[in-house]
Amino acid sequence: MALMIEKDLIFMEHDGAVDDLLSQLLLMTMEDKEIIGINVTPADCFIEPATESTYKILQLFGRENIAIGRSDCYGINAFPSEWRARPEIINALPMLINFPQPPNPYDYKEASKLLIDKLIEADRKVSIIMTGPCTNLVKAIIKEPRLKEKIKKIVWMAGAFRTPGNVQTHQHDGTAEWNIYWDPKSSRALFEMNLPLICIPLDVTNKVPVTKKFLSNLANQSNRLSNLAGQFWALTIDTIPNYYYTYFMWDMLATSYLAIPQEFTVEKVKAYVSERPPNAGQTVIGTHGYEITIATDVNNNAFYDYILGQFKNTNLQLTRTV
Ligand code: AGV
Ligand code: CA
Repeated sequence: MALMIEKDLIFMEHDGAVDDLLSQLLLMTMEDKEIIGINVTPADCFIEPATESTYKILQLFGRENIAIGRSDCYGINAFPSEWRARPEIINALPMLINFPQPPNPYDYKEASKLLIDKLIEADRKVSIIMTGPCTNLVKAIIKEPRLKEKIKKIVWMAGAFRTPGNVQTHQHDGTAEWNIYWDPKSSRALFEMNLPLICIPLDVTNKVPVTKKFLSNLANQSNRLSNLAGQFWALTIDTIPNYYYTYFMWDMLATSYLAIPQEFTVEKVKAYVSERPPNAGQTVIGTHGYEITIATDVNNNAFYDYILGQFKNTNLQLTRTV
């Protein structure tokens, strides 16, 4: 019998923003990865439309068998509502609107339970890609400490180590990144858990903006998946409250790390998360911190080429009967 190459097992934790959904699309194009579950947290989204988008993306690939988990967590610091409503538009896009009715999200497993069940039943270690807050993961590990032995690595779009943060609000000095700031307490706990954690922070995502040039190259590819991805990105152009174009490849860069780690420069540091104002959610490098790995640089061209190539070379079924 021919030797079967074992696929990498991946569990995704996302929070329903446009680039989370783009990251799910990208992950689904990776042929050597097997997605064993996807949790959705109502952080940068509202849960009902975001679980619907997540399911529609599975339908697009005929992969409705992948389990979705519903997080019932609420962050200490909520995202602005204007950002959270985007999946409503995504669900109405021509390529997605006519799919069969998705399941009721309240019939999905609660997120920390899905994570525990999927990791415990896995026959080998699992990589976790996290493109939203870490609340479900921390909750799951506290409930079931055996999870630690099943985690190969955690790749997390999170933090701002040697660069300003992206939270601009009252009672805050601007040092925090949103995925950490949503739940600084859980983020702090995760840093302290001594897990193989790799943060893809603003320090490196700042180097990969979503440019008009990139969107133009994507549009020129003309295949269905590239067109759909381009429509997703078009929804980010008016990002409130900055009516100029400031969208980055935050979650896309973190997700790409699963496939092209060789294109990243990483560094081991000791760091901790601040829990209190004025810098709640700041990721601070210091000797009394905990050892984690952070990405500090990426080969930009290799990254943009990688995602263009994945979207270009993945064929979706031409039509789906509804
Ligand atoms: O801080 C980056 C995280 C990423 O996981 N999110 C967006 C990505 O999904 C929060 C965020 C920061 N600025 C934003 C964000 C903006 N202008 N619009 C929506 N979300
Ligand atoms: Ca996100």
